[in-house]
Amino acid sequence: MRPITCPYCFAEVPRQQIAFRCMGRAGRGQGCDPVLDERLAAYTGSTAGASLPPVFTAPGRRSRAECPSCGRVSTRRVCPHCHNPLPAAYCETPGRIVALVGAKNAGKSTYIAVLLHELMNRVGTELDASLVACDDRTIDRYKRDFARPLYEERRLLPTTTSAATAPREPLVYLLTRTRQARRRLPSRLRLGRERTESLVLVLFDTAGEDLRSREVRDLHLRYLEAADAIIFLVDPLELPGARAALREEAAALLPATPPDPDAEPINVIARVTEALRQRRELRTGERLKVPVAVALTKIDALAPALAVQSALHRTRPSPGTLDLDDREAVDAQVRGLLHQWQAGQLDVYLRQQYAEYALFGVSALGGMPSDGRVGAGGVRPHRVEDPLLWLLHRFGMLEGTRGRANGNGS
Ligand SMILES: Nc1nc2c(ncn2[C@@H]2O[C@H](COP(=O)(O)OP(=O)(O)OP(=O)(O)O)[C@@H](O)[C@H]2O)c(=O)[nH]1
Ligand SMILES: [Mg+2]
Ligand SMILES: [Zn+2]
Ligand SMILES: [Zn+2]
Repeated sequence: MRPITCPYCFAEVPRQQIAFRCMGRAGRGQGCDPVLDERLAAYTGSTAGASLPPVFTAPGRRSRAECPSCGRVSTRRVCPHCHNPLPAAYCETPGRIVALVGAKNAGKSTYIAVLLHELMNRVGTELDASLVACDDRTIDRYKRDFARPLYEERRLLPTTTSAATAPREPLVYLLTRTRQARRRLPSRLRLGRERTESLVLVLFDTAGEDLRSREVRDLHLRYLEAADAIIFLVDPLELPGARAALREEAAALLPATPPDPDAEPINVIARVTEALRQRRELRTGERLKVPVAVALTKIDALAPALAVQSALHRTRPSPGTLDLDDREAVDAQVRGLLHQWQAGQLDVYLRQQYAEYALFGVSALGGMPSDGRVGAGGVRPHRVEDPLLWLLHRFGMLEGTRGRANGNGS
């Protein structure tokens, strides 16, 4: 079996080297007392929350092992390098790390906040999928840095601080989906045919400027390199020809001076791509195999004129599946927009560099914010889950259907 890639430090861990953490003492029973876990503290950059029952190694590649100090059987597997948890479902189906990148101000933090919220609520229900944080820090950070400001206080998220000044850790979630057996079968034949599959969603909320420096930081690179799929977020407001297509409110917010070429979406994508190519030692002409979803964010900022007969603006037609007709229509429409906005280069570049890429248009907020706050209607996401649905389909976790798109553009 393949080694596992740790979703926290991205080290490759051969299965026989997966470590365990003692379950600790429960009531009056046996179990080890907590001690300071120095590796975990080094990883998080803080001793808070790092007092835990000890980590031990065990021979073999089993899912449980007996703690050598107290004799209690443990099922809590951890990475031998950084001591973060490796969830059981991840150990069984590893290798599905989804990474997210984008230039400064592309809308990454907002997208992360809204995507996770949708997966925990509406989209999770629709897909019969559960989203569970893999560690307590992820739960705390999501609440504090994303959910509370955006959903409770309805404030826009602050600019993400650079990893040079504040340590960054990914948010790590396990998305688990039970796939029903084919609907065509009579129900008595469907019994016992359910399949449960998981995907680890590792979301690094990078600060835009960290991707601008030539030496993309080491952890970020390892993250991208370990990824089994990449979502690139592109702010259409940064595309040269998009101004004419914007709502007045959105155009008014644009700076008068032309944007910094270093922060242009194609340059950010090119830097990441070059770094990946170097790491993988690809020859000229050879394309990267990792599937890439490229999503234009802030689609709500586009003028209403564009919404007429637009695949982008209708709601997703087939719940619980990936509608392939709709997928093709959106892809074609975004490609058309890129060319129309003199950003056709981006499309050409992606085609040259990646064996497989798909184009999307999303809006996390669903409307223009003003004065640092979410618009009056609250957060009304539009199609934020699309890139993920496509990836789930690619990974064999979501069925594709055809012929259900309404096509009336409403
Ligand atoms: N109209 C509209 N504006 C959005 C949307 N999402 C984000 N924005 C705007 O874009 C700004 C930047 O969004 P962030 O999510 O903070 O972007 P980021 O990529 O995390 O930025 P850095 O952390 O600075 O790199 C927000 O303050 C909003 O003004 C959206 O869905 N619609
Ligand atoms: Mg941010
Ligand atoms: Zn690790
Ligand atoms: Zn023990």
